[in-house]
Amino acid sequence: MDNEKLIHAIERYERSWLLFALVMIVVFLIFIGYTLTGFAFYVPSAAERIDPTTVRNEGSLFANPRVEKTGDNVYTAYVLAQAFTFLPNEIRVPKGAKVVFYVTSPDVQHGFHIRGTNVNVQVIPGEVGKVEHTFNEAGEYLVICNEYCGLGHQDMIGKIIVEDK
Ligand SMILES: [Cu+2]
Repeated sequence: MDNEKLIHAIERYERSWLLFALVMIVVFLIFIGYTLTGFAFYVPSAAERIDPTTVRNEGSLFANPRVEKTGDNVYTAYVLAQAFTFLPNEIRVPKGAKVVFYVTSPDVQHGFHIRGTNVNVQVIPGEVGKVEHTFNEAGEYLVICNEYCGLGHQDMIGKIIVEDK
C-alpha cells in the first residue's frame, strides 16, 4: 500500500472509532441519568454556609454533634469531621432508617465515606454538606476520611451501627 492509500485507510478507521466512542459516551450518559431516577441515589449538596471558627461554639448546630430522631423512621445526624476524628464517633440507628447527614469541618477538608454505601462527601470548612442514606441492612459500617487532612489522616475513622430491630 502506498502512503496516500494508507492515510485514507487510517482516516476511515478513525472516523468509525470517533463514532463508536461518541455512541458509548451517550450510552454512559443515559445510564447515569437512569441511576438518578431509579436507585434513590442522593448526590451530596452544600446545604448552607457556616463559620468554621465558631462551629463548635454554644448555639451552633454542631456544638453538640449528635443523631436525633426527626420523623417516622427518619434520623438526622449532625457530624463534625475534624482532625482526626468524626463526632459523634459512633452513630446508632435501627435497620431501615433513613439518615440525613449534615457534615462540616472546623479545620481542614475531610472526606466522609461510609464503606459499603455510595455515601461519599467532600467535607469543606465553611460549608455544610448534606447527604441522605437509608440503611436497609443491619451491621457495622465504617466511616472513612478519604481526603488527605494531615498526619493523622490514616487513622481518621468513625462507625455507624445499624441495629436489627
Ligand atoms: Cu480527615
